[in-house]
Amino acid sequence: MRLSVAIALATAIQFVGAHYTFPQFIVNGTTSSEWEYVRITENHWSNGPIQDVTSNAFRCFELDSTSASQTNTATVRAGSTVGFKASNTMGHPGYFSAYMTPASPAANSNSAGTGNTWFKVWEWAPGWSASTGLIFDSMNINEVSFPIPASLPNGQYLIRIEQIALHIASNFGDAQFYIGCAQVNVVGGGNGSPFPTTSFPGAYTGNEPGIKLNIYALPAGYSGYTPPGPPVWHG
Ligand SMILES: *[C@@H]1O[C@H](CO)[C@@H](O)[C@H](O)[C@H]1NC(C)=O
Ligand SMILES: [Cu+2]
Repeated sequence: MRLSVAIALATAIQFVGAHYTFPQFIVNGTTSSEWEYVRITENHWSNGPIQDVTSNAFRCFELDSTSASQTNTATVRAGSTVGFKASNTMGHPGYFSAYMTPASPAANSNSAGTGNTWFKVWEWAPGWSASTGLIFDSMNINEVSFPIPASLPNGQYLIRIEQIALHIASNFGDAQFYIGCAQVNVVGGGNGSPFPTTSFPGAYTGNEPGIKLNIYALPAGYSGYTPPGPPVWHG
């Protein structure tokens, strides 16, 4: 009895240590408090991934229907650098991206981002060479950062960070997604037209070569990582 409890506890600790959330938004060079500007996620305690890309939870993974209204909205300047700090070191090899959507009627509303309105603003794909295979430079880091496109029109937006962890991803549904959404009000922007847009859920099927992939035994003729979703809009 004692032994099995000890094993269960050790397993639980390992589980929490291995996974992560993105509770802290970084704006103007300052790392905010946990869940100050990022909607608290369903996995805020377990840190576990979401794996069903067709689930409504795949949009922002909120804890419940009050998560949006209980989260503050950060004012950010277009062209400035923002980021997300993870709850612990991100030990999984994978692909990072960030998407944004205009948020109507406001960033703290549940209906924000429910349409075909999301565009990709940044990505960090693994490198590749024929001799080494995939190269995961983004492994074992604690935070990621990227610019808000300078010509983005002013207004309320969500910023969705995502890592697709690919350590066990050979079969459909096995890739692990770590996601979170920050609520922002963009100022100092321009009159760009973000494109192409997509939706969450909807952006992925789960069968993409960048999602269903055995990174330890790459397909014959492999020539580099193919990111899922639309190309980056740089504004
Ligand atoms: C970031 O800086 C801008 C000025 O460039 C300011 O308007 C905004 O309130 C700041 N945001 C936060 C969250 O401190
Ligand atoms: Cu994991």
